Amino acid sequence: MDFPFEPFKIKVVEPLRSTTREERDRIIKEAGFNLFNIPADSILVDLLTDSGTSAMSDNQWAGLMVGDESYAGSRNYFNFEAAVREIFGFRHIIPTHQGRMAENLLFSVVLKPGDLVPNNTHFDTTRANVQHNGGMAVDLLNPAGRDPHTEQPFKGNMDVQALEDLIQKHGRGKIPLVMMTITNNSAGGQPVSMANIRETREVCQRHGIPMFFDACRFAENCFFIKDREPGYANRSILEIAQELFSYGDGCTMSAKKDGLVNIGGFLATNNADWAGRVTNLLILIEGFPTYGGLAGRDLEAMARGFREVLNEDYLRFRVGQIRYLGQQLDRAGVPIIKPTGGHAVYLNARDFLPHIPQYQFPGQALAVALYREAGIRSVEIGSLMFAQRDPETGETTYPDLELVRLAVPRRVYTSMHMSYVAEAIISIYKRREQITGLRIVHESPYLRHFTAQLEEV
Ligand code: P61
Repeated sequence: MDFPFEPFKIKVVEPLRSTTREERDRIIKEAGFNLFNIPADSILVDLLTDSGTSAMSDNQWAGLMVGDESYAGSRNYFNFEAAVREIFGFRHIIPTHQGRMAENLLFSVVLKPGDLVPNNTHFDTTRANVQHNGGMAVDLLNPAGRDPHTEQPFKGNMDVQALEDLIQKHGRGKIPLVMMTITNNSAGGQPVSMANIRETREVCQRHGIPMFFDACRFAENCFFIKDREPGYANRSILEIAQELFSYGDGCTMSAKKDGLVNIGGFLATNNADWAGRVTNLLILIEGFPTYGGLAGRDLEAMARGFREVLNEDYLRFRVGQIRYLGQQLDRAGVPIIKPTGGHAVYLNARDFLPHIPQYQFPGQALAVALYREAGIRSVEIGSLMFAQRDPETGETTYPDLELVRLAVPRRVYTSMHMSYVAEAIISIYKRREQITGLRIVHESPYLRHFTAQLEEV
């Protein structure tokens, strides 16, 4: 087993509080079997998300002290802009408070009702923002990415032929842009290869359609390219990122992932007309263009985070820690998506709990069991998040994959925490037939997994 070496030492610690089994049974019931409703103080290891949960470095904390809180033209904005321009290269850079605001601004400006947005796989906020603006979100994941049992290096790739067919069928006029999510979060945090990005770019260019990246986890994706794709072993992560973004016309970014910050994001584009319209909307709903809903100090932390995240020792540890957790589970026979991705290990809940039908939310049932067992919080990425009911026929379509994501915050937990998590999951796996399904008692129309209330069947 490759042991992930933490390339940092610990200067500040935050205590964790343990709970008893009885307390957790009570807490989960009060939370309506929804882990989003549990107070974080009652969680021991929090793997709900890697978003906004990073530990900042001493250099980033020092950056907060040089925050310039001028309303317009803060010096931190210029540092932020310079860091983003160097790595991403796009002409117009518009800060936002997080990723979904960048999505909201982009789709508000570029979509008209009935438009289609192809993506290797939409993340849920991206899909919701496309739909909210009258568009249809189309996922074109390559077949290997849909199969939880095949091991391939770039399972996040776009199905380029399916993209070509979609454009032929609907015409360029209905597709204002193509999105590429790196790494592909909803498909298991799997990376996209440079070759696939080039091929997708070629199709887009031939039809005159802009290509945008959902760049949340770009550095992890670039590390996989360096590690797995022929021709990149001797290139720096910065050089790989620069090449990758040179194939795009813009990106949305949640800096809460590979920006190594607790809040922040941006929208970037080479299209001056789109940038102008987005900026008008930004001023209306988010803030002035040199702060975009953030404090000056947040922009500084982001600028420094973007430079730090390119460090190869850090990325080797990051990807290695995820692999280390995955290896422990795999060796005990626990079904996981393989190979492990960049930010999370995904349990395959359908194989883990074959006795629970999809309409009884096996993923959520497994996430609940993991909290009860060991105070670990994970997130369901399956029927609760993605099943869709047709309003006319009343029929429900279920997602192909029923997953539980163990997303690891950046630089927060040690490898010993990972071993604790692995042991808890292995213990549940040994008594898996005792776990029962769930049913919904309350749900809301958008992003229902955040607020749904459930009960045990
Ligand atoms: C996550 F349960 N991700 O993975 P924002 N694109 C992509 C993301 O992964 C992403 C965003 C855009 C989260 C946070 C999260 O229902 C949920 O800065 C590929 O969160 O607005 C966020 O970026 C949006 C978790 C979001 C959820 C929504 O954990």
